[in-house]
Amino acid sequence: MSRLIVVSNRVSVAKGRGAAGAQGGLAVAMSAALHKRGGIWFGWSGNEVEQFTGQLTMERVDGFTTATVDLEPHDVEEYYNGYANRTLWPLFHYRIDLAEYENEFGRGYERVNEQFANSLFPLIEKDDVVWVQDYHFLPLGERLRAHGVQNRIGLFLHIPWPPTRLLVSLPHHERLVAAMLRYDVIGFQSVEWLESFLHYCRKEHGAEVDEDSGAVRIGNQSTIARAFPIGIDHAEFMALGETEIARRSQQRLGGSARKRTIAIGVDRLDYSKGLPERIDALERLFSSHDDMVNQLLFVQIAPPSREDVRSYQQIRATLEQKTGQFNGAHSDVDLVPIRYVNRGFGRAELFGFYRAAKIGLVTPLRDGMNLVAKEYVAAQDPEDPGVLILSRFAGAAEQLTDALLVNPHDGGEVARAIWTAMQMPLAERKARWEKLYAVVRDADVIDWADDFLSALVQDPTQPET
Ligand code: GDG
Repeated sequence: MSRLIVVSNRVSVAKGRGAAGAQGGLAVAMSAALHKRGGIWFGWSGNEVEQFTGQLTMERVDGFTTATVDLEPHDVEEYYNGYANRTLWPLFHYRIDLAEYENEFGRGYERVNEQFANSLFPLIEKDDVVWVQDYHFLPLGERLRAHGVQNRIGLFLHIPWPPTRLLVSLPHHERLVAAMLRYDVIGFQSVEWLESFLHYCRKEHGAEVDEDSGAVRIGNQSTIARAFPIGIDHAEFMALGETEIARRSQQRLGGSARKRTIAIGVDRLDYSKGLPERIDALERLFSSHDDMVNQLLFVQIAPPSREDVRSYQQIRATLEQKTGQFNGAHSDVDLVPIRYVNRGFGRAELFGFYRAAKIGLVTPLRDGMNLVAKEYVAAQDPEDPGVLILSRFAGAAEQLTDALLVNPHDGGEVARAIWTAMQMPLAERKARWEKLYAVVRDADVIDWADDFLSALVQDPTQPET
């Protein structure tokens, strides 16, 4: 079997399955794939140095090697905080109003991709397969090709692909996408993002697309573009549910609700997650039903994220103001309707909180997939499952069609969905949950990695095996 080389912005090795640590599914999936095949996980160390040297820090872990490089402060500012998180992230989440087009950001992004390629290419051996993760590295494949790397190289995009009309506002978009065509396989979270990509390639590059194979041809370049919806690590997550920590967290939250129905949201504090809109929907609900303070408790867990970026400082201030105002208007002397918790928890604790909540409120304005929706489903008690309310604009909505699907911009619709969920009879909750759970269980992150890698190693000139 060929070795695997994974490239991602940060390298975060899972400490073993079932550990109640802070790792997400991606760390577990990458560690599992690397453990199985052997190889290298390459990325930024998270450290800054005065002068970039390209010096690699190599460590041997669990059957594979991690290789990390340090970056200069201005690299981090321009490539990471700049182009990745102030240009591509907002644009790809349809927030053209927040996207900043600074020349320095673009130059820093190109420079860091070049530096990464320079450091990485000497490590690549003849039969290695290279798997690049996410929007930080759209041109990395092309840079590796420039070094003569002929190995199979794939890219998986964890975030949405924007509509053509928005993408064309990005300076040099043609060059960026042309560079992507040097990957052998490009994976998207959903058919919708895939279709947006194909539309762009046809319209802006005159590409020919073979819908059956997913082959996209522009001149003599060709790549396979396909949807590979990511999942959670089902076995790892279910094992968390067996822990004492999960049981105690469930009791702690459940016991504190004073017989109110608990609704929960768990999101990085990001403007794409639709948090202020969620409070607006609750406002509608509380204004249109008497005595709601005695019936519903909403718990929003929102660990801070990307705090160096202004739009993230703003969303935090907005949310603090809105929850404060809401609680001021709707609390009683002994009851507060929204608990807004601005910090992270361990994954086993999260499992317990999900299980204590009879409603999972997952209403991003735009999301590549959204794994919280899948974790909420997995954590439910099969005999008394809660109801998932899910935004139509999350990639997960293509798979989780038995959730209550809502438009997160329509506060009235979200409020009605919460009310429906509060009244939903057990039989309907069970019927919906069983279908949702089957999807979460049967398409997990280990299958996702296997599917992507088998598409990547497939030689397109040979029939599929
Ligand atoms: C990107 C795409 C795509 C959250 N709070 C805590 C915590 N979390 C964990 C969740 C979940 C993960 O973080 C969040 O995953 P999401 O999928 O919701 O969102 P992004 O971070 O935006 O991820 C997204 C994903 O990549 C994978 O491809 O689904 O669309 O945007 O696992 O549980 N984990 C811990 N404490 C917390 O307080 N430990």
